[in-house]
Amino acid sequence: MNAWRAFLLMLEKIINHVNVFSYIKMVIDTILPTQASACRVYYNLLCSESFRRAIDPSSSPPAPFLTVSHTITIIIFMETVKEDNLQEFLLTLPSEKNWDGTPLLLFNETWYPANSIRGAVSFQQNFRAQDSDIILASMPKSGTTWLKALTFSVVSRDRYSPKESPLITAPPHELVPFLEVDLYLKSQNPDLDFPPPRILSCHTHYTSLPQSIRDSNCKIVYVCRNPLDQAVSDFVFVRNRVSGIANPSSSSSSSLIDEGFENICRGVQSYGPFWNNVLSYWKASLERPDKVLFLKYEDLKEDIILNLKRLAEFLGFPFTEEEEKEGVIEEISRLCSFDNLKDLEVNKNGVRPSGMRNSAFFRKGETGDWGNHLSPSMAERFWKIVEEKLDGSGLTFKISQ
Ligand code: PPS
Repeated sequence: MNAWRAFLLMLEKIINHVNVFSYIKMVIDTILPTQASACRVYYNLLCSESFRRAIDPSSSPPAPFLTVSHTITIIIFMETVKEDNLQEFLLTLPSEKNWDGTPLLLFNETWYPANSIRGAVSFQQNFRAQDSDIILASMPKSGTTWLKALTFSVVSRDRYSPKESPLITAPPHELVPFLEVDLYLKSQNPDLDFPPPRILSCHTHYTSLPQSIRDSNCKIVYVCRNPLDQAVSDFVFVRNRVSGIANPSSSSSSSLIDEGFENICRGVQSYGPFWNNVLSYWKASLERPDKVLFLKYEDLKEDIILNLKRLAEFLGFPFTEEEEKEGVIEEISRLCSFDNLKDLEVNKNGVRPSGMRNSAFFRKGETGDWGNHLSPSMAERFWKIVEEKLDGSGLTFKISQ
């Protein structure tokens, strides 16, 4: 009997003890014994919510039975196979095309850009959170760059006045790196030895975050944006990567946007489906308001001062009365404003290590630009889909035009 078959039989035995995994047993019976498929089952098992609940003694409702030794065996197995078989495993994932035709891969119910999925998997497996960490999470194109600038400024204001802020010479994405792309895509073991609090960011859904982020006392700030503006901003960004068009006119872009529109209606977009991404954090923010702060781009636009105060309070860096009187909140809001950041030399002319121009992260910075790119019928159709998906959650969006 080869090692794979032995492992699968052992896994099958474990699964026999655990009712919630009976579906995995069925899958194993069907696909045994190809290596790639085994990896896939095994990854899905490890990353599934049920598995997490199973190994979390504090889970409610009580978890099904799974012994520590079973868990360790599975994890050791994972360590052995992950390097050898990741490539093979990735080839087994369902694939679709992004706006620009580049592949997206479905893993853990999330559409990852194929060129960054290794980083996303590595982040999920290897990152260990510290209690003092601040994780900024978002669906792409929802205000991440803005949130990075705001959070960095709030947390470091005792070190730098707005006039000498590192934001003047470094782009927000350099000061607050992406875990999936900037850090774990380059190395399985990136240098994370920053002075606390470490501010890091990701687009990964809450349900797929490394367990240590959820278990530690670190804070998560999530920013989302109405799905129409988010989709349009993503569309322009992704298309620009290929064409180099600065800001396509509404007429030229509308035909291009048609091509990818069907996909977003099915949830196929970078780190989508949109509704799964936002709902995962929305639910977490309701269940754990001390852990997850849920912000909306439109609210930040409407009242940045109020939201800066909420952010600072949540992170444990509240503004003092004296600071309020001195206008520190206004100064931070001005420093991080779209117009100010966009016009800084570093953001106008600098280039990210990936080759992407910093200016690509500052386009219009408005709400309601979707009206210039989506026809009313497209907008209505997508909006209805999103509304249905969010139905009953209490999460709503303003879609001004
Ligand atoms: S990314 O790639 O995920 O980091 O992109 P993200 O920063 O989430 O989204 C980019 C959009 O946010 C706008 N932006 C801002 N709006 C307001 N204030 C500030 N400071 C700011 N910085 C960036 C940016 O212009 C993108 O939106 P669109 O609609 O495309 O202009």
